[in-house]
Amino acid sequence: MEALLERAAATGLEKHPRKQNIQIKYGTAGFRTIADQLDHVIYRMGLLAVIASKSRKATIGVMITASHNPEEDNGVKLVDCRGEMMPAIWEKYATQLANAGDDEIVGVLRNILSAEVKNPDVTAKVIYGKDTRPSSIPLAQSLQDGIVALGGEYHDFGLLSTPQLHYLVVCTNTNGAYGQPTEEGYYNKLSLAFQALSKQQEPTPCKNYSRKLYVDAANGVGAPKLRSLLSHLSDLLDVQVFNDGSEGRLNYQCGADYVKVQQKLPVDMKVEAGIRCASFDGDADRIVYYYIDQDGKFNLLDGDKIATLVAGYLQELVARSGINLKLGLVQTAYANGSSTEYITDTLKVPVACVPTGVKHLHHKAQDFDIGVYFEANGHGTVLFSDDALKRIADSAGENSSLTSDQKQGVKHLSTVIDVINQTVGDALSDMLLVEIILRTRDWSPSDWNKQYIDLPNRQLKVKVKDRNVISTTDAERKVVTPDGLQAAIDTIVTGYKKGRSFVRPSGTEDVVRVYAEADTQVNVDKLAKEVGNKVYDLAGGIGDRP
Ligand code: 16G
Ligand code: MG
Repeated sequence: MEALLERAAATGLEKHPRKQNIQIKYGTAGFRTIADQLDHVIYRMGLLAVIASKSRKATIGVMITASHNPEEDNGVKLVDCRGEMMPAIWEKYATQLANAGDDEIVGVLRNILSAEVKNPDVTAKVIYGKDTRPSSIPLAQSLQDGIVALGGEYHDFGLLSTPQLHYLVVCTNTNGAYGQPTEEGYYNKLSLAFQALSKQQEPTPCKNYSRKLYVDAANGVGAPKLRSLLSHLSDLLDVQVFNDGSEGRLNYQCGADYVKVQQKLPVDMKVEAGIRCASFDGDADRIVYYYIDQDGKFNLLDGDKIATLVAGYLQELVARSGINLKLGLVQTAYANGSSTEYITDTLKVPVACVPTGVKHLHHKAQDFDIGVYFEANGHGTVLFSDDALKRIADSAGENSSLTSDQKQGVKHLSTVIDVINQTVGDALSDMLLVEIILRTRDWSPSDWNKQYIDLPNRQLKVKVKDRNVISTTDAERKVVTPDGLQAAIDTIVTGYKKGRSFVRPSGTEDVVRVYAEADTQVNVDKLAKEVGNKVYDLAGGIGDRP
């Protein structure tokens, strides 16, 4: 191993040196910054992935993408052997390794090896994919150089959506039990389940649901991957792809993030009233829906609306199947207050609130037999516990003594599992899930939208000297420091009907985020501004006031 460590350091120095002394941190979404600064970082993540693989004695995944960031950015994220994000200690290792001097690499690697790896002779296996950014091509080569330098084996899957990579990691490490470990296997699994559900649920001709769907692919990897998926779906969906990368720039005035934050249509999408539309983000792990109503008004159907649609549907299937399964929904503080009220009071599904970031939601969802989790921004999926899967499979078995209606319920439930990419939120898989539910319910987008009415809400960013002066508790809903800020927010909020507001330091940008909701748009704009100014005053604001 020592010889390999020396070789890794020598290759790094020669081919992927750390050119500038810039500190970089592995955050909730991995490393993400201007692509020009990432060459040595990604080389070193190749090294780290080899060590992680030796530690787990399993295949590790690496994804090169910066998701919804501008095209000039890029990033890298490690996927642990069960398809999840790496635990916090590995985020620390990643940060140490990325920021080490070229001559310090051997020491850092040696420390990680001795802390994490029992048998360094285990063969390391790393699989990786990349998004459509031009910079992803040389960066994938740097990654490969890192894997090879430390003696690891690799498989380059080329262009992938982030959720496809997560899927491939899980399939590889379960010897195909989760699905075939190929891109084709991914399409087959999802599309066969979707087709089976469509057949099983053969509704009387739909009056309100239409097969017609417009998708804005953010000029990213979602476009070619969506087209591949559609080629497996015969004519069950009639999809028109916009922002497919043939002309526009990645994520520029399009994509899920733009549509959610701006609450308006993406550029270059001509939409007639009532047509169901969806936007992916740049690596296709997020999706939001929307439509223009008869009055020309833009209506957003975000992650909260998707979560409630999915939870309501699964809850019905569970009830119908007669299996005693505990279903729960996980949200963050960003979930619209109306959605939480609707889930609790109307759907009567228990709701948990956790801090922002996929790993927190994913983790909490594992507390339920069926855990639905979604961030308002459109990232989410459904997790079925091993026990739930077993009980559903047992009920679906030949010998069960169920009524024919229960049998139908069980059949739908066991099929819907395969439409869902349980490894991580997935725009393609979530799209199929939403479509099958809308079709079953025979709902137009406005039928879906009117299940509950969102409270008007507003998000602001405040620049401060050091955003870490803000610390929070209670799933980010309350501020602990600086002193007096929470009391001030409480006082401000009491002045607004249905008012709610919280602030938190961003995990991905050097800003403090302010969220507010209230009874009217005018009021919520005022509320957000008042809270933003309090942050500015009490947390060391710089530059323009909010
Ligand atoms: C990251 C998170 C996402 C979260 C966002 C919040 C992952 C894979 N992604 O993109 O879940 O919503 O950060 O960003 O965890 P913020 O901290 O800047 O508000
Ligand atoms: Mg993304």
